[in-house]
Amino acid sequence: MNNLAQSDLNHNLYSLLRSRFPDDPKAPWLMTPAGEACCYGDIDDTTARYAGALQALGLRPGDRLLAQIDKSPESLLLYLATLRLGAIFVPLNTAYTASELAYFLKDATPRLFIARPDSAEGLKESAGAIGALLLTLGHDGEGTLMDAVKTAEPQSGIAERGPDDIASIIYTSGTTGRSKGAMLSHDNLASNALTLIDLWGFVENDVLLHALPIYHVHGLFVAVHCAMLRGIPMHFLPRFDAQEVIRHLPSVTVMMGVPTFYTRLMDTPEFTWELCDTIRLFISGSAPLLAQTFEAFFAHTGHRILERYGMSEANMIASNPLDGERIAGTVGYALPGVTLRVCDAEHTPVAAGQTGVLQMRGPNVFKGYWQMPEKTASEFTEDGFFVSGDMATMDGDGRVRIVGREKDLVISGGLNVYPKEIEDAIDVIEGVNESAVIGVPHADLGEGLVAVICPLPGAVIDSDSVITQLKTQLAGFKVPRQIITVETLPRNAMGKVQKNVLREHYAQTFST
Ligand code: MCA
Ligand code: AMP
Repeated sequence: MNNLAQSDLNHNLYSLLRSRFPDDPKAPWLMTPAGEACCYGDIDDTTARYAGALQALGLRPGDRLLAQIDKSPESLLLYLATLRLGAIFVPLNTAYTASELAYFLKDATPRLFIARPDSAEGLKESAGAIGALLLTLGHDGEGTLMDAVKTAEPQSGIAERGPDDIASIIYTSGTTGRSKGAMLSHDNLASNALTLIDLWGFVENDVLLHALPIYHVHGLFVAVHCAMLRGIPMHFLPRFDAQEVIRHLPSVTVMMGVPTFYTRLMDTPEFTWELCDTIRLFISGSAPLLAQTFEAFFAHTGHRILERYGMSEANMIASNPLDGERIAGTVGYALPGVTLRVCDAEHTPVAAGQTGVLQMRGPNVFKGYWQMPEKTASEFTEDGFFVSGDMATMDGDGRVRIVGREKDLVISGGLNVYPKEIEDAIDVIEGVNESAVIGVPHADLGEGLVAVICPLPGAVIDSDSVITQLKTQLAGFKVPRQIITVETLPRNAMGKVQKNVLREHYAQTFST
């Protein structure tokens, strides 16, 4: 029955992770808030049962498994079992609505779709339309997937995978409003994690506080792979909750988060200097960490947050140093093995200190966008650099600052929102002539979404009704927090909406 081949040359990421499990089978892997522990010694047998169930349900190497499920030990085991089987794990933000999901299902054409039990009924039709088998997994491990696992014949092999075979597709929004699936190979993920455990100095007695969602590169790959490659335990919280984080801080040594985590902690009176006594490293990424947050956190805790920079398309790209100087407002240096350059519109590198678009090449860079060969080709230069769309400067010694974005993108609480998608949804609402969605400073989320709407002549826009309508179609984090009605949108000589003018004008929207 064990018909999956295995060899020393197997690039399957699960193989690498397993090779690093601690010798002691009782070594803790995940600790839940309820105080339950899953051990490293149980992962192999458990994922063999999951893999057996998935295989019996028809999942084969190269097939996609689409998962929109809550964070739990079972959902992480599902990820590992999918890797093990050589299939492609496609995680989705749990906030996506049924209409957003219909797109992902059609685009990813998964063999299996794992959903939360309470949303499954409404998703049956979309899953059926593309021939995907729909199973459920709840946050307490309940659902039809686990019924299948209980009776499954274990599949204890590890599917043979080559370095460029795809391990996961991470959907990232696009400037056209259409989400693109970034294909990450087993070697993309393995090489990045191997680099990070050394760069960030992970040691066997570290303990990681894991409060990030596991449907993105940050929580699923960076955090989980670093912990597993060093065989260390993770306090695995279902979501970020400042009180829960504070409860666990004294028993961990490393925490990873988006800037909102750190500002929320500082806003919580129980978050004190002493609470951080055991901490070796606080890491931040996914959105700019304001210099004022960096300084305030240092004053509050004595810790200099280590800021790093990444993208779904390239995992982690640059990082401030563990031992050297961590400078606020910079993302440090290219990771070992990664080449970075800052270029002008002709892809020619600009002089040190000058602003241009950041480009990158290295083992971390993805294999292209799923089913979008033209889009993929247009984002790479002739000499193989991926064009990030982030504006940056690089000092003479290679230190990088992200100074803006060429792409029209807003990052709210670490989640990306492309205004075009929101504008498309607003523009079809009755009475709307046109709209412009912008991100402006927001103390909690970094950037908060504002929709500037221009009504049709004689029409009156009701903000609450716009928000209610948007909520039926879009994930909550994409719904603007403020609606502003104007007579006309500012345009330049070419007729293009001047979003910089709007951003300046409405910069104080959330400042009270
Ligand atoms: C939730 N809401 C948000 C956000 N999250 N609104 C704006 N921005 C957000 N990020 C809305 C909900 O729709 C809801 O609205 C209300 O806030 C409360 O929802 P809740 O789920 O309770 O929110 P929360 O628990 O306070 O979540 C905020 C959060 C979370 C903790 C900042 O969004 C989070 O964990 N963000 C991290 C995302 C992340 O991991 N990003 C990495 C991707 P209503 O009340 O109207 O219903 S980037 C990446 O991976 C790259 C490679 C990298 O570099 O790391
Ligand atoms: P995503 O598409 O979700 O992977 O988000 C990637 C984008 O997040 C990058 O292109 C940057 O614009 C942004 N980003 C990630 N880390 C940082 C950081 N430390 N500073 C500024 N922007 C960041």
